[in-house]
Amino acid sequence: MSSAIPLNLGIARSTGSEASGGGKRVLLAEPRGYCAGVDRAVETVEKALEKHGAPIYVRKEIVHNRHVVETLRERGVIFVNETDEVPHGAVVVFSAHGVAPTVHESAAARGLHTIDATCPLVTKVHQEAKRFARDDYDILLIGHEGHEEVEGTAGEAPDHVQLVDGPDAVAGVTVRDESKVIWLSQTTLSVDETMETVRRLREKFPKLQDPPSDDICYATQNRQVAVKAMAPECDLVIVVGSRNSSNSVRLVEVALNAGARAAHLVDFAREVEPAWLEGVRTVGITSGASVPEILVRGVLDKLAEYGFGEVQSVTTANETLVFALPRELRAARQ
Ligand code: 0JX
Ligand code: SF4
Repeated sequence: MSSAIPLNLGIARSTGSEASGGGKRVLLAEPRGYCAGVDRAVETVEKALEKHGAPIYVRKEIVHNRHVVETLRERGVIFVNETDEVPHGAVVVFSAHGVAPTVHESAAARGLHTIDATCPLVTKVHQEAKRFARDDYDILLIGHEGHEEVEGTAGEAPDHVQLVDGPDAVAGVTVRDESKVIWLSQTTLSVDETMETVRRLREKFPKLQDPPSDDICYATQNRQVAVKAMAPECDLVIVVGSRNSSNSVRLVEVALNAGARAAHLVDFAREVEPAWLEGVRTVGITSGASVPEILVRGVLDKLAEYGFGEVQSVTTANETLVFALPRELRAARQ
């Protein structure tokens, strides 16, 4: 787990409505929003559009955010579910969540020009799955059934991987050899829930091995640490993010578990309901790893209209990680 720097409550933003706010305030989690993998994936699509011209195809949502997907669609991206929907020879980008080898194979068979925007930290988990499958381990992949990332990771070694979808799924897990079992995970899970799943797995399989390094990525962890730091002070936490964004949904759960009186997920400021703000003095705001900052600004502006003009940042880590673009687009990066 990455280490967090001490909680720093510094005033990051304030407006003239402070005096009339009646003690109302916003706590703004830092870090929040785009991670290095999302930044790279979105820029990959933008550069691919510039280089190849519209339309280009993207398999699945490039990242799980409605605004990002809608904006790219307007710029000429065609989102498809599978490579067989892409015309022969066209450009297709694989999403940040990664794909199974069978997807690469079917794209190659169709003669597609592929650009892989899989986050390098997801690729790292794929490599772990391949390595432990080669050594004939039973791999217990903790993750959410049906999520694209676990489909991609499991697809690296379908004969060795079984999905464990949370603590309650542990009861149904069986392995071939209890001395050769390892757990891996999806990158965007709740850290606390995953630790509980691992605890139960280890009760059942005492020789269970840990992954060589954390699979839940730095960005997921940092956003959870920040929301935990502010949640006990919050009457309400608003998480900006889409319903299909695992890491964003986890932030709502983490906020509630850490003591927030209420927590809601919104894609856009217009979804914030005035009734949520009744009797509320402190609102916490954060956003998932796939969420552009402009959407958070929209929520802050809306809250300011309701007297929440005072904004204090709650900073628990500083993020500086940047990933290089896929090779063929590197020259295009500013
Ligand atoms: O649903 P997820 O949280 O895995 O994806 P999202 O919201 O697109 O977040 C960024 C991409 C994460 C990949 O690991
Ligand atoms: Fe990569 Fe983590 Fe971002 Fe997923 S959430 S794209 S693993 S940095």
